[in-house]
Amino acid sequence: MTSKKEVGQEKGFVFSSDRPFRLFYHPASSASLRVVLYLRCRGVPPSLVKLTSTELTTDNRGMLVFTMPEGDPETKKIGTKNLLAFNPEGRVPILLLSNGRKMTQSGPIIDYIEDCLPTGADKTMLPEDPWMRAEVRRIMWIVAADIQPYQNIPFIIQAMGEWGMIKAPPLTHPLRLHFVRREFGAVEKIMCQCAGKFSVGDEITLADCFLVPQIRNALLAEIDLAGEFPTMSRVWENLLGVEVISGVLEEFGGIVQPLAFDADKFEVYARRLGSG
Ligand SMILES: N[C@@H](CCC(=O)N[C@@H](CS)C(=O)NCC(=O)O)C(=O)O
Repeated sequence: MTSKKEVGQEKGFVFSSDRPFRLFYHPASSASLRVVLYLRCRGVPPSLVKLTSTELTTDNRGMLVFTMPEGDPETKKIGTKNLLAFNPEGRVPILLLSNGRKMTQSGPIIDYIEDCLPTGADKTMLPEDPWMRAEVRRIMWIVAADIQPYQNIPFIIQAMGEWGMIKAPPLTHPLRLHFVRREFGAVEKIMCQCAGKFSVGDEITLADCFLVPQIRNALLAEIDLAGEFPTMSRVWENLLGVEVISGVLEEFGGIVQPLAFDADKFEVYARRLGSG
């Protein structure tokens, strides 16, 4: 059986400036943005969680492919830039502990960092009230499970290319817009009950960390947030007024998701599909 100490649950065991965590992320990744928003809003010192950007390339269909950073000790260790060798899911974000353990999935990464922080002094990013905590988690789950996977450009391109789905420009593909609108509609109704200045109440919570990247993606798909989802839009404006959030968005390339795929490569691929 693994001891508690070995799994790094003991506070201070793997989480110090001497032995910081490393977060492999990319600014084009909405799941990475959730974790970075959490770190900054929660005030986790950068010396405790060091950010390492992966590299980015595109495949012949124009889909984004994240790769290990050239020259990084971890890249040298695995002997390839192929992210699959570092994380079998092939995705970012990835949290690397000083003892070599790796955690993936934005939600569990955030939970793990939170569990390792010293208790006490700082407020968490979950409300105290159990019902409101559940509201926060509900919005997080809607984003992570019911929106992000269905509007994911690689999914859309793959489905159009290999599985015969109706052809349309990826960013505004009807399947993508359907799921964004359907789930944003649900979030809008939920937020009519629980939003204050922010998604749940008047403090920034994890719900906001998950919602911000998703709204940013929706804006790239030209969803009219103010016209269709007024409560979400009001909260979004409030969030943009928070310096730490606007600062992170600037670092990540702006208020609208800057990059989702390589449109030129996709054009060539789509033309080939059409003539094939
Ligand atoms: N459920 C995962 C989603 C991670 C994810 O899909 N990451 C995307 C970028 S936002 C990725 O790495 N995609 C690469 C790929 O699908 O090959 C999480 O919450 O971390």
